[in-house]
Amino acid sequence: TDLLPVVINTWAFTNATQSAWQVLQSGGSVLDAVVAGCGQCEVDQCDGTVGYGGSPDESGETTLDAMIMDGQTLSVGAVSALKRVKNAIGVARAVMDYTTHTLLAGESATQFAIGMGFKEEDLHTNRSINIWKQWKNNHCQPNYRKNVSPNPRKSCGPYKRNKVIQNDRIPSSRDIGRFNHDTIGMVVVDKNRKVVSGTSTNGMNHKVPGRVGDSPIAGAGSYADSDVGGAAATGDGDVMMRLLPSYQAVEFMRNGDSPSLAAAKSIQRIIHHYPNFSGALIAVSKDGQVGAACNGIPAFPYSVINPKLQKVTVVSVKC
Ligand code: SD4
Repeated sequence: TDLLPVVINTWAFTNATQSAWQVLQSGGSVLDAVVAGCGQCEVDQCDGTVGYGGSPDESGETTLDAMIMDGQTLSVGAVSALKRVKNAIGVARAVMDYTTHTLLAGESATQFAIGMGFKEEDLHTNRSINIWKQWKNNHCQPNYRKNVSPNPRKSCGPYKRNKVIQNDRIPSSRDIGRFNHDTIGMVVVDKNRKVVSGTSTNGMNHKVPGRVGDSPIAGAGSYADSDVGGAAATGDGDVMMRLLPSYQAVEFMRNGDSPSLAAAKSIQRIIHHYPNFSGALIAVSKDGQVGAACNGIPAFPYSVINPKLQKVTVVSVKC
């Protein structure tokens, strides 16, 4: 059909879409396409929320989460809280290809990556250091701890979730109306209906060190099953990993729902328990139909390309 192959990913991360598409066009595999697509965002530091130099944790360090899932074999490779290695999706692929495991975490994931030949690098940048310093200087309470008495002097200032910034910094799209934590989630289906999904993120700003989000968790951050299709998520990962929305969307499609309906029903399931949830889901069926749903933001853009569209197209869904 003219709907396959298809590349779809969260947000207007069109470079990533294009990179994955390029791989398919030059005869690369679906797995290679997802690695190239998510890897592009790691290089581009998409929105500052993927790759190095973003979302420092409370201690100021940037750590990365990523996963890849092969819908043919249902094998998964993932890394969480990966330190000092930039190409998180590449390491996730190596976990899938060279171990019998699914998820490697933290310092040990870094050691695995180095052993596999990935370069050890500093993930700090001036930007990430500034984000962290500003947060520190505002005497912010740790964002993500319960039962901490509120700081009477100041709240968390510019980086508090869903608050418009108060100071004179020029707001970026991520300050207003979005989550302070975007992620690339991607699903690719080739013309043989092979489905692969992947994610890459640096998680949430000022997270408690060691915090892992939904992105490297199969069924939460993404899910792929070549019998059905795939899905990928972005948003509040601490909530999403409790409801496995990517798995849920694939299961809804398995039961006959369109990708749009499947995504909407999965988001509904989350809202039922967490009405203030912010996040979004993309879904694609094995025959190339696509859809998305979101909550907690005005609109959610995703990027998609297939032979019918011919070029990378950003589609925005209302939340
Ligand atoms: C997380 N879900 O770590 C990721 C971040 C993210 O849009 O998506 N954001 O919670």
